[in-house]
Amino acid sequence: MSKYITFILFCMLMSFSCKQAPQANNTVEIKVPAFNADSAYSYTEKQVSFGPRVPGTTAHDSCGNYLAGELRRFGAAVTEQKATLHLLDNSPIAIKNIIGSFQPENKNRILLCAHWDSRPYADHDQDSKNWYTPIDGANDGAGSCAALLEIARQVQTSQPAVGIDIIFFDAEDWGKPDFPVKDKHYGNWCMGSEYWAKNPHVLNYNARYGILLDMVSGTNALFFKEEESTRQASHVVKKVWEAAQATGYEAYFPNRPGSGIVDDHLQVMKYRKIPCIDIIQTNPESEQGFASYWHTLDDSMKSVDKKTLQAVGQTVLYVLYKEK
Ligand code: AHN
Ligand code: ZN
Repeated sequence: MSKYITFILFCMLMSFSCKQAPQANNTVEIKVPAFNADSAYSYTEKQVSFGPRVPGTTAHDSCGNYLAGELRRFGAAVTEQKATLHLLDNSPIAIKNIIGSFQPENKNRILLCAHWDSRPYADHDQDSKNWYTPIDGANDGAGSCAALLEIARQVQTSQPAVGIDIIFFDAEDWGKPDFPVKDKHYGNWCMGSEYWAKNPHVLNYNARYGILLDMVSGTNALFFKEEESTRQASHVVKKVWEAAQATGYEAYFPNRPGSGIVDDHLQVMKYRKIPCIDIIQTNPESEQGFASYWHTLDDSMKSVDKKTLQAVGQTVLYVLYKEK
């Protein structure tokens, strides 16, 4: 009799544990890692220390190698996509898009991107003597790549359920200068992303959606819902603005429409048909629509604020780790 009871108990225990185990597994939540803004700040400083990253310069070359090296160090499979593009005066520029892939075999992918080049002219500087001087681009370039490097470092430590591609686009900031020009020694905005979107590093590359970071490290930053992001990728806008609420950074992400910005996300949507949003710092109160230091020599380390990097970095990490 007691043997019989022991057997019944044994069966109950087995069925209990067998039912519980997979259930527990299915509901297990992957912890959202803590974004380290000190780390992101140091990656910003490092990029800026090379000097302005204008295609054709040694600073550009060295920084490109640095970014690719960091992605490799964090365990990504790295592709360096080189191309020669042309300015409107037909002069060639050598560009390099840098792609880091995590879990390349995973079909369930999210694309994160930013531009890594810096603008060849400070065309919005107060002082016209500076207009032909290339900018540090601490916020406009370096900070966004730094946030993505810190995300890469976190992804190496604990993998989310989705595969991630990080793309550093080159030659974003070659748009026509805002001062009268005689020659045509300038290009278009978003030349690197246009090239990648038309010639992806993987044949028929696809992702569920994309998030572009542009100018996400500046002082007094606000991120409004960029017009084209809302028009073409509203579900991603909703997801990201909800994540900002969940992480407590909603003050940086007002629930308010922003203007439409010509940026790399448009190329991703147009040529790859991947819904992609732009998290970009704008200022509806200012004349040019951007921060006072935008496209000036003041876009240097002194305009970088760790708190902004923290707000954006933590929000994006939350989005990635909540994905199934
Ligand atoms: C325009 O000014 C049309 N687009 C701005 C895109 C940009 C420049 N983002 C950073 N630098
Ligand atoms: Zn710019």
